[in-house]
Amino acid sequence: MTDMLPADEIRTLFSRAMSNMYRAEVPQYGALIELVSDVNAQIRSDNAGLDRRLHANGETERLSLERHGAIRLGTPEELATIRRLFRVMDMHPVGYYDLSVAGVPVHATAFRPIELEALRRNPFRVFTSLLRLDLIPDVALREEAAAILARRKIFSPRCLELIEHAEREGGLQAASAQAFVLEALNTFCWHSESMVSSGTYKRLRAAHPLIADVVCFKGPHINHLTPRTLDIDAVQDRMVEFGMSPKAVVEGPPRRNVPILLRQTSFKALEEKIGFRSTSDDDTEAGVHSARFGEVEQRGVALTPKGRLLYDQLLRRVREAVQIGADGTHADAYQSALADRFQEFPDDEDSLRKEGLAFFRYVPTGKAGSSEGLGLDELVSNGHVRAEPITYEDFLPVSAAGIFQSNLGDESQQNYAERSAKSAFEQALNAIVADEIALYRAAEEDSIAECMRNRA
Ligand code: OOG
Ligand code: NI
Repeated sequence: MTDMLPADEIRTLFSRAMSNMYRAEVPQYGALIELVSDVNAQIRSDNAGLDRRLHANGETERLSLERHGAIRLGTPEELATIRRLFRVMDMHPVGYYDLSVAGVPVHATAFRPIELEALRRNPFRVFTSLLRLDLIPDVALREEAAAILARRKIFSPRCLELIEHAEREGGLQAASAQAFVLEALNTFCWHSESMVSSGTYKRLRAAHPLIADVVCFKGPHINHLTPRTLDIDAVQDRMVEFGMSPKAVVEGPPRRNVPILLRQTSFKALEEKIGFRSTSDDDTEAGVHSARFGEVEQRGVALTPKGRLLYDQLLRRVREAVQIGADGTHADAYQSALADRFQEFPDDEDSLRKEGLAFFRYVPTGKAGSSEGLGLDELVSNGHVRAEPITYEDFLPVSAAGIFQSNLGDESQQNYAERSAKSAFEQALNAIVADEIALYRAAEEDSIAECMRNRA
């Protein structure tokens, strides 16, 4: 079919439109973007090596585009349709995240591009949670919530038509793509009018603030967008100066020479005015709700299962040793425990690679001289091949729970027993989620095969 707009371009149109919408809805997000560009520019001018690597990997363009967002859905049907919507933009479900462990009654996946080229063009992804009403013990409340959710329609008829059209034709032409972006954007916009009365809101909120956030609104408002920074500690330190209230600590691994996985921090959700349904017909009753915040991320190298196991063990020990209070007490103790514990995690690229802790992409350097018959390690040590860390493109359940909690207030510290329900999630999704480790492994193996073919 001719004249289709490439899915990568539709994704870029969509992420730009989303960013503009969010900036208009949440002005503090604009301040965050400014702070992050400031910090990134500073880091690049102070660190020529890093700047060179960003250029070499074609990441300078990607840096300014990079964002993730998050939404929370209420029903399996919504999840199944959102999968089709994201597929139009070449975004696919990767990974399964069970947040019940941390007292948040949702499970989730991330919709993201998979191919290296697509990630390079625009890595925009959306962390997508599905509410788990099965974790609410109060049966009557559970049924009430389900009945409210059953009444809402989060996709416009035109949006559904365009999704079907894209599925049938294998893509969208430019004009349809523009229309699709607008229609899709509507699904994620803010509705200041609640679908329920303040009484219902309060009861749902008492069960869990997240339930109220999902059930009481007409749609799954985007609850944050996240630019990528090259120095998250600098951003955290300067948030107050930019008028934001940061969460107590940066989630994830500590600051290191070689960043691993993902570090995240956020500014806290703002209180926003909303109107509740009043019992007397069309009237609304004024109230407030806080849902929408801003977040920053710094991404590092993807870890192998061996590296991830070590990460999880070290982090667990830190969290057992120091618990941060709801008001941020013990944040300093937490940070120093984190730095101490992670001394055990090798912090140079060579060790990470040789000990099989992280994934690398191997690239021929074009160095002259024969490399015939050499093995991979020899190719690297002779300078024929360079090993580049593969960036982690996914999320971390413990960090995600920390982000959720810092924005729900301290009332949310309940614990559900760990009840991973991956197959129920996939059934709702009407697809299986891709295994992120298999994707990193394939990227590494493909690059090795390519280097071996290129030996001269
Ligand atoms: C999602 C929180 C998870 C992240 O970056 O880990 C997340 C949410 O609050 O809905 O976005
Ligand atoms: Ni996030």
